[in-house]
Amino acid sequence: MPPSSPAKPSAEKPGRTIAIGDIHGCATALAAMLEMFRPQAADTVVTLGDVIDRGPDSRGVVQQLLRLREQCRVVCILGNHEQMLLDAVEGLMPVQEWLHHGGAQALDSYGRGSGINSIDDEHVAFFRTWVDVFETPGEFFVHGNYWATRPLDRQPWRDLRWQSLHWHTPEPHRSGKTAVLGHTSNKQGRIVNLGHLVCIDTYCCGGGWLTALEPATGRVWQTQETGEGREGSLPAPTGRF
Ligand SMILES: [Mn+2]
Repeated sequence: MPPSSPAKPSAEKPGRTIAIGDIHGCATALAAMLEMFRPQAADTVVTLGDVIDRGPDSRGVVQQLLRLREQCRVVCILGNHEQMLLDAVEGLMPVQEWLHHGGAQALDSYGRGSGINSIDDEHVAFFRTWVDVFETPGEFFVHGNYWATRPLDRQPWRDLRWQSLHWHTPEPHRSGKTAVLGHTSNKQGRIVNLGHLVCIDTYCCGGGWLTALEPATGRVWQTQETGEGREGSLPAPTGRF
């Protein structure tokens, strides 16, 4: 065994893991958010899916995420809205159906000139790299829901992406990790913390807040599409969704 090399000076702080809830085309809120928590090279930013559709500038959101990858680690969870876009692009779903579910606003942000082909190829290729689940030692991150009794690598993608917490509020996951998710928007703009599950879709595209959460510390940053911002911490757990 070679002698261990001298420890490097520990100038670098360990990175943070910060999750961002459903952005839905709110490019101004996202830009304000990144200004607030200022991602550093060692950080991991996890977007929980549904970065596109409904809001004013889906294209601008995706451009920001592509640029963010040059500053820090970016993990993108695939939401049901990116799934619809991909299905529409691939001819697996009628384009009209996606347009009807908020895709019309997204397509507007791409100029619409040549219909669904107006979407930058680079963006479509980017969406294809997005994942179902991301795990840290204490948490796991999914878009919408999960099965408590199934391992995280054997979750049904349909429920991960589509199932509302109003239809089914899962028990704690068998891994013991805290679930951090979006998808089920809270129209009052509130974070829902059940202890074993935290939902941070606080309805930015409907006049609520975009929420970012650092689960390890409970730090919360929130911004609005007006550019407004505030900081706080994760509310104490409540018993019901
Ligand atoms: Mn969703």
